[in-house]
Amino acid sequence: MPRYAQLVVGPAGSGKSTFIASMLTHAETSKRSMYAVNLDPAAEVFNYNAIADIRELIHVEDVMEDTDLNFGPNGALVYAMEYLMNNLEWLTEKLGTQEDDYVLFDTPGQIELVSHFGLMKTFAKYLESLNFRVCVVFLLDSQFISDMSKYFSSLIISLITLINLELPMVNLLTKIDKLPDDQKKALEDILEPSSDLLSEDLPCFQRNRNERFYRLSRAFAQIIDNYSLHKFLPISVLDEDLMNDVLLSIDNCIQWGEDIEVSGIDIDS
Ligand SMILES: Nc1nc2c(ncn2[C@@H]2O[C@H](COP(=O)(O)OP(=O)(O)O)[C@@H](O)[C@H]2O)c(=O)[nH]1
Ligand SMILES: [Mg+2]
Repeated sequence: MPRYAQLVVGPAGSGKSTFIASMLTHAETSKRSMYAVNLDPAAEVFNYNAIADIRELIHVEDVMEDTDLNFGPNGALVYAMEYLMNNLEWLTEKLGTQEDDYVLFDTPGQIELVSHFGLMKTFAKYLESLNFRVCVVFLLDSQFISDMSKYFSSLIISLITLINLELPMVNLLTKIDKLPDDQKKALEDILEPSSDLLSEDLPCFQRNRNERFYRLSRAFAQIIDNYSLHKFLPISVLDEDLMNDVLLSIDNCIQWGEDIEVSGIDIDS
């Protein structure tokens, strides 16, 4: 039997740790067992119990205080993550060998870890080697949709994440309880962004500016259109129904429950 993992990624403040805490509570109410692991070495507080916490292994502040290393916050973070990658047996032991486990992994918000250093890719491969089926859960704060250029940049970041990790991915637009009513009404279009939506207001889609930039922006928008990669699901941790819908989509992505159902079927009948 496989194990199941949600690798929860997204910019700092997008709601990753809160989502994990809420998912654990939701699982408990639905009588499902799920566990969480914190992989953010710079985390200050989070509202869930973690079966493993990278800060037990290494803390960015200690790295930063190390005068031999002389790192700033970002360098220290990359160092801490590399340290984890070189000491994965620590995590393997914490994860145990229980089949059918379902684990949520909280991660740091720096996109470089996915896009540039490939650390997340290495980590995902490691999970797969432990027989985990991994779904990447990409979180984006819904405040970004009030500014189309921020939204467009975020779509590109989500695309980079998808291309780099090469794993099934579910995109979530978080904190929608905070959206003003007019934006809530326009949400349908936003959740499935098209090049038409993007070209409505964005300066980079105005031809009279710079032809080369215009063509570049169009090319990106075309990718978003052609591959329908960027469907977002709305989420608010205050909304049980939305939490449930999102969990269903993620479960579907990693085929959670299928093995259980199949083994329960009586072939003769
Ligand atoms: N209103 C509201 N606030 C949220 C929601 N999810 C997260 N937040 C808030 O957003 C802030 C950042 O969340 P956090 O989980 O720390 O983000 P992280 O940096 O991605 O782990 C916190 O103040 C959370 O309370 C939500 O669904 N609704
Ligand atoms: Mg966090």
